Amino acid sequence: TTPLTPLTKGITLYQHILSQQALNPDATGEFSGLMVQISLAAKLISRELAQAGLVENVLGFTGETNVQGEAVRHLDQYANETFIRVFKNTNLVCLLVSEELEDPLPLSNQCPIGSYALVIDPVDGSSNIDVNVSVASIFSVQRRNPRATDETSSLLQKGTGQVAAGYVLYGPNTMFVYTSGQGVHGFTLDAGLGEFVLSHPNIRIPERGDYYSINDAYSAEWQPGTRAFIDYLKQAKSRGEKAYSARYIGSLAADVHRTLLTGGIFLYPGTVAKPKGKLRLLYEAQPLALIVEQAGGQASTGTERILDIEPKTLHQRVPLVIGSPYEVDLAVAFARSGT
Ligand code: AHM
Ligand code: MG
Repeated sequence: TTPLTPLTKGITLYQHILSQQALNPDATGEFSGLMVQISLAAKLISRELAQAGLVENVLGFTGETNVQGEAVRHLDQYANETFIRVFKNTNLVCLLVSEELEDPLPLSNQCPIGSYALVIDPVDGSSNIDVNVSVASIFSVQRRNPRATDETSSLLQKGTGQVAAGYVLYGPNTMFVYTSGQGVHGFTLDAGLGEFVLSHPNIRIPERGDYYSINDAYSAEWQPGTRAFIDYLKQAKSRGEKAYSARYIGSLAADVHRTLLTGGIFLYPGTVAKPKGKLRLLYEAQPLALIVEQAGGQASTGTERILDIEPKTLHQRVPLVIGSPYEVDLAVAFARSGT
């Protein structure tokens, strides 16, 4: 019989994490506990989503507005509270940064130097909830910077410093995709078992893909480099290359997940009026950039590697160009030349 390895399909997320922990003699088990609690939040949110439309107060708005100035949906609130609840009194996470919270939220009484911070977008793509289209939770785990002088600046770190990152995609299946710097692994929720089971070990993004993904409704506001790049992709067939097809779900993690598995590119560029675009650096661009780079892809603003950006504020926005090396290189070349 073949001995079990950490990458054996069919093992549970917990078993996978424990086997990774066993490879590290310095591991205290805290990180493993943290990942298990994230997966618990994911299962709770997945279960809540499965009830949408059947019970009150899952779909629709709460009537409140979040720090982004956006109307809060019931599920945004439920997911945010769920992450807080699963970490309360565990001392696994010192501070929580969330799209739904203006300031970092302390989750432990003690926050020793180097303790963990969790950075989340509890429900990404929430405009898709009410129409039963995929949404996701995105997360990033970092160690608080011991040299920082206050709470907020201890969380403003380059994406290269992330300890782990991932997302939970609530689609036809619920999937947990994560990296802790040793490749990217995808787990599918076995609802009967209540466990995430390794279904996609060692995901590698194709070198080049067949799809591009961008919100075309903003094309009149694109910068010249973006327009020239998309036009170039549209003309692939006339150059004798395979034609591209377009896909845009409007849930970032779902669009990036497709791009990860099938290759190609996702762009949320800056526009002339909004040069920084819409997506947030800390809990959208950084974690997805780490995932895609770990899978062999690239993530850029168009001119700069996402993981090299020094954040200035918790909720800052950033243009995002992410996907297969071939298409991202091309997009960057067009962005740089500005034509
Ligand atoms: P959200 O976090 O409020 O849901 O907003 C982020 C979402 C992303 O998931 C998605 O890529 C983007 O907004 C879509 O925006 P647009 O409708 O402008 O294309
Ligand atoms: Mg979001």
